[in-house]
Amino acid sequence: MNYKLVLPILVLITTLTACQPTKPEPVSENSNPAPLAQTQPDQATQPTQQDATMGEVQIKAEVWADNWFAFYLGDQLIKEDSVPITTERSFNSETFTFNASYPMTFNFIAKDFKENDTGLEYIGTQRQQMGDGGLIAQFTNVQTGEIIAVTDANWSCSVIHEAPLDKSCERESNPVAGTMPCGYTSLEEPTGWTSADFDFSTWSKATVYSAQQVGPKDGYDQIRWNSSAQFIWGPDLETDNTILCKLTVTP
Ligand SMILES: [Ca+2]
Ligand SMILES: [Ca+2]
Repeated sequence: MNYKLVLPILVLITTLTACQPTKPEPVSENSNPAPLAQTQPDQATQPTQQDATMGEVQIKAEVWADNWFAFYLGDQLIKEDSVPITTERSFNSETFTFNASYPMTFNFIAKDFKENDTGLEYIGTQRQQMGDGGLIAQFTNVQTGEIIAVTDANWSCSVIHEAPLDKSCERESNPVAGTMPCGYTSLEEPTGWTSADFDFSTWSKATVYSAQQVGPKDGYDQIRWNSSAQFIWGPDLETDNTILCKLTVTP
């Protein structure tokens, strides 16, 4: 046939074929490094998240006190009873959450209501009495539901307000604080007592009481108490009016 036509066609086909592999397909594959870029941030954020949560536990605290409490994690005030101690009948439970790392230092200051330093309440009425205290609390790991700590004899406590020093004060027609039988002992909170490094080795173990002895009132039944949680107070439920209690919590 016409060889003058066949040759240019062959050249053209050869040229086209040669051009084919130079198509930018490999380039488009290379421009796909998105998966790599995604894994890098993941690897970078994982250690950061672990650092932030390392040893940190979210804790739910449930507390019932007759009549008032404040709870400190170390030196940090976490919760103060929402009903002030100046309220004569302040019976309520409190539920709150906080984060903490082991070892944890739990501190309570708890107060029984008293009208004045006689330690009495309803003074001058038929109901004039010493009144009694009582504190129960449980601490739960929010994530696992595990009990971390409860009030029991493992706590160490110190009584800083005691009155009356003679219980017959309760029957005085005109009880005067500081005049026997209505003597009292009132101490300042020791400096730094909430700190983890405070030496409380001289404090007494908490005294444990039954629910029958304390007679818990409003708010107590709203909480599902673990059977290990016990009422604690000083050695005398009636005349110990302000107590400090500490517990070091380890995993
Ligand atoms: Ca009371
Ligand atoms: Ca009392």
